[in-house]
Amino acid sequence: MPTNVTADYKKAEDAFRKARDPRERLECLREMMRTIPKHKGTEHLQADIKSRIKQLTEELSAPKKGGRRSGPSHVVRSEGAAQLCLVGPPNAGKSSLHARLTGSRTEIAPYPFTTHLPIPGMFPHENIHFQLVDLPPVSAEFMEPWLVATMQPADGVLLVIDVNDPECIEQIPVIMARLAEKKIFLRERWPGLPCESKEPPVADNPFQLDLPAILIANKCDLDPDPEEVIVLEELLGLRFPALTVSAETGEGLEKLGPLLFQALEVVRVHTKSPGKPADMEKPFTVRRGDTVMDVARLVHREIAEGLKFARIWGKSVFDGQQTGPEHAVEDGDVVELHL
Ligand SMILES: Nc1nc2c(ncn2[C@@H]2O[C@H](COP(=O)(O)OP(=O)(O)OP(=O)(O)O)[C@@H](O)[C@H]2O)c(=O)[nH]1
Ligand SMILES: [Mg+2]
Repeated sequence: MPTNVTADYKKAEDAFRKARDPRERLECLREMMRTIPKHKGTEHLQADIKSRIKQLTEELSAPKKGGRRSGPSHVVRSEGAAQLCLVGPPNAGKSSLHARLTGSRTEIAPYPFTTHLPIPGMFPHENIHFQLVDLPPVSAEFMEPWLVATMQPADGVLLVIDVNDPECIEQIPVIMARLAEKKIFLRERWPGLPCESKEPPVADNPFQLDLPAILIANKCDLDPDPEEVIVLEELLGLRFPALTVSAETGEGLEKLGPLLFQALEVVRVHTKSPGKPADMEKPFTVRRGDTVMDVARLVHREIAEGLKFARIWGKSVFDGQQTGPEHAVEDGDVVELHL
């Protein structure tokens, strides 16, 4: 980022980085365009912002009558505790995993390039859901051009391979390189997992997308050697957290929910109105370090704007403790928001 930008621009850029909803991202981009100092040093960035605005506007616009775009939108609105994209070579079993974990009816077939569109589905874990997005394959020969836009709202990637296919040694670097060409980088480091990675620090470019990835070694029913994926990572010099699973038998899949929950540092919060019991069914989800104010924003924008204080019941507070909006919430907290 150029050093001589204004505080307003920085604020817009920060908001853009945090925004997950495509419409919200578009708003942030417009704000970035409005606030960016218009001089030679920012020309490239201005051009980047413009092209992103164009791209997102097209993705979000309803098909025009007789217009160019008549197909479905390729951007999936993020829902649940986090959005994870299923990325991998053809035939690895992405759709089989998706169908098994989310109950979706995404198409599965023994030949490559079966999936053509992003298919969302909700994967339940305890009292929350992770959103999994099934995607077409990425290969040396082909990657759908819209995949880049589809991956923007994601919180992470499940990199699915057929662990028995010797070609996966070449396929993984090809996929990573193809995405890197489009400024999408698969990262080994997750907020909540220990990591020995020597990855370079994240670059200061608002349009670079750094997505933490878990390597999913699928089809272990065909060759149940748990060491296989470790050897593969050694060979490739990679240290993604890895799971060995079978979409066919379900083996190993029970570990995915807990792993994602820990890796993403999900924090579940129940809200209640004064004098009423808490809604213990569906928690709001935020991340470790997020505050009472972040919870209020999820409940309603007006509640966030008027928020004065909260009362909290939970592990790290005494019952009904009064806190300010900046208090960090903990998993399982019950929060009463006061205006
Ligand atoms: N034995 C075994 N077969 C599997 C497993 N997972 C998927 N398959 C089979 O592998 C083939 C491809 O599965 P898909 O789920 O369509 O693979 P995909 O990665 O979505 O493929 P594309 O959409 O073409 O990229 C199908 O014949 C599946 O039945 C598994 O864990 N074990
Ligand atoms: Mg598929």
